[in-house]
Amino acid sequence: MKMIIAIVQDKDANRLSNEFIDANIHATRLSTTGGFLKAGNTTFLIGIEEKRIDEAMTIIKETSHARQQFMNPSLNLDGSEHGSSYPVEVQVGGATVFVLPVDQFMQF
Ligand code: 2BA
Repeated sequence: MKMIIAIVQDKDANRLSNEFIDANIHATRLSTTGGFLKAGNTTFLIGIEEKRIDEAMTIIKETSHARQQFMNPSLNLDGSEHGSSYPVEVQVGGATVFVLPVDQFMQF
């Protein structure tokens, strides 16, 4: 078994949840915050058999869209904090995905 951690934009989260339900892929959805932009995003924890990873990846890839966003970061791109913070355009997403090994999976 593997654990997929997928960070997606809030705008894509409901559709992705529904796609997982339709595919009978079990997932937990967390409301999270990006460390750079400090804007909300959504993180899915998906415990899944190894043979279904490609299927889950395809769903995530097809459901998560990259978008250009203007944001006001509290951390400037040169690394200095606050001060003359200015809007920056960044491309966010589609999805940031990690695949981790799972030692044990138990449900009581
Ligand atoms: P944020 O940290 O808020 O980052 C949002 C977007 O800002 C990133 O999009 C990237 O385009 C840009 N960005 C991030 N850090 C930057 C920096 N130091 N300088 C310039 N631009 C920067 P994505 O790469 O699509 O990431 C979307 C979200 O995925 C991130 O939100 C964060 O919550 C998560 N994420 C991305 N890479 C990660 C990693 N290596 N570990 C953990 N979470 C990650």
